Amino acid sequence: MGKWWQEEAVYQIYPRSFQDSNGDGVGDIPGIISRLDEIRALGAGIIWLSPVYASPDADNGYDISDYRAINPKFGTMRDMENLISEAGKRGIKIIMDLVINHTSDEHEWFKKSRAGDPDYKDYYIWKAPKPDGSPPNNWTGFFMGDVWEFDKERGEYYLHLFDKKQPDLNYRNPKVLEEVKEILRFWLEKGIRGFRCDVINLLYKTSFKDGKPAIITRGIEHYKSQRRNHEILRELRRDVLDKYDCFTVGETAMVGLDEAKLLCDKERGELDMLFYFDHLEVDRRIARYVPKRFSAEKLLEVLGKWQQGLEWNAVYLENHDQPRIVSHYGDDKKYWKESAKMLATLLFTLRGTPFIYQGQEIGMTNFDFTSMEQLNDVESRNIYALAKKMRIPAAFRWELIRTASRDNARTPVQWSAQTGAGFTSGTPWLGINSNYARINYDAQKDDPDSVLSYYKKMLALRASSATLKYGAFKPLYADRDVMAFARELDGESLITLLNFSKKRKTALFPGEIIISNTGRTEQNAWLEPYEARVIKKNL
Ligand code: TEU
Repeated sequence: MGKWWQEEAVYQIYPRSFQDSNGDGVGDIPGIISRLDEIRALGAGIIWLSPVYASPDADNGYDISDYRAINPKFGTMRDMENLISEAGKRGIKIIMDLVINHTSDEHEWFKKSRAGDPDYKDYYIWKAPKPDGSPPNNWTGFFMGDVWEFDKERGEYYLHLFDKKQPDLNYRNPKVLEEVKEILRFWLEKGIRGFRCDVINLLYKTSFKDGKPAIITRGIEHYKSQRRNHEILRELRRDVLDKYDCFTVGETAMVGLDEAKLLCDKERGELDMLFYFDHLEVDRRIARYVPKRFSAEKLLEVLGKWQQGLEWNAVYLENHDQPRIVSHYGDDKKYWKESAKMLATLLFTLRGTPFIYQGQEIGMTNFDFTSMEQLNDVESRNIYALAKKMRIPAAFRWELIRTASRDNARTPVQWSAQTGAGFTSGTPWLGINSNYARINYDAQKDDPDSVLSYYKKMLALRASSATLKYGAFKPLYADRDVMAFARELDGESLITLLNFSKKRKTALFPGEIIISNTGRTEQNAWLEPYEARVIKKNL
């Protein structure tokens, strides 16, 4: 038996798109409470709640204006406390998003800092312009634009690695870290059992020299996983987290394996696990924006590297920043159901804590928007504007957005075939995919052959199998379309065999089929399109 956060699976909720309870078109906390039974029925024991803190929503809550208040769109502090206790009654623990690299520019700290208040002036990263008035260095940001914004009131530039409404905190100022510790205590005392730590490897900026040439995030070598950043994480652990039964999962931007090994080293005590991105970018260049051909062989190589390189992984295929996996590594048309189940087989047979993103369990697909006006995401809007400036043709620009936009994952959850998809009785804040009449929770909940039922079966299988939870990972075979790997423990081997293509493929690993997405129980020598099998063998 491992720790509770190794035994359980996590369900990520992006609150504004999960369930609306009051008809204003925005999901809310009472809505989440009304769906706890569905999450329990799925088999997830932990919820990761994307930000619900007070926020002007320039980046949908990742720009926090008060860490101790709830965004009124989502409800009240009483609703939040109610959620923690209602979840607890059902054996579900809650972790929150911890966004401490930056705050909103509407946070009190920033307002005071900008005004030069002596207690707050060094809470953020302020620099004088160069003699010619230009920004302090040549860095570029994560949202495809400037990282320095000139503030007239203060007469200086402030740093923002993300949107200009997300100024970076200054971790050279010890008071900032003390504030963060208090915030952690505040939520842990309320019964929160851990944190997903937003861009947690970017906190400390060691130098402000110009960055090396790079297409995006020029300058990152001066602030990614710096020595002091490691120390900060250890300090948070020692002074706060160690006093509670909780865990952390870091979201670590552009992280490499060596860096990750340090961040997750048990003795060092920085993070319990982390999210990396390599496995979602095997068919992409420059983060996820330029396509290249998919290869199962490449995917297995990447997965193998991380599965074997770290003692424990955070395993995921979707989140609120990524396109839907069935539209990405699967087929959201003819083989929608098969491929959604095949990807579930992959997710739950890897070693680590599995994370399911809302809607993934019913095979939700990328959006079906047809124009920029339908999008909300700040990153997508910036990229579109940049591409326009670079004179990239309109059709190509749109293609970029369509395949990679974060809004693909942010359309409301499709609960039923009713108007508003059972998400809202009002006008949804972001368009609902028109396939909701076909793809929805109600249509799947009692159908034993549905994607949802398959997720439940896979979660139950993982829960009952020590080999799937703790067995060693061993790559077995891969080509462009097919992969096979084994999980081995105490003389038992469970082999996952997956077809990532629309073609029939020859492949055979002898043994007993314990689950398959075709319902096949007898072995044969080929795989149907997107077929998945888990095969049991004694070693
Ligand atoms: O994302 C961090 C991050 O690295 C993103 O810029 C990511 O690279 C991008 O979304 C992929 O295009 C986190 C949150 O998950 C994201 O929603 C926030 O916008 C961001 O931090 C800023 O807080």
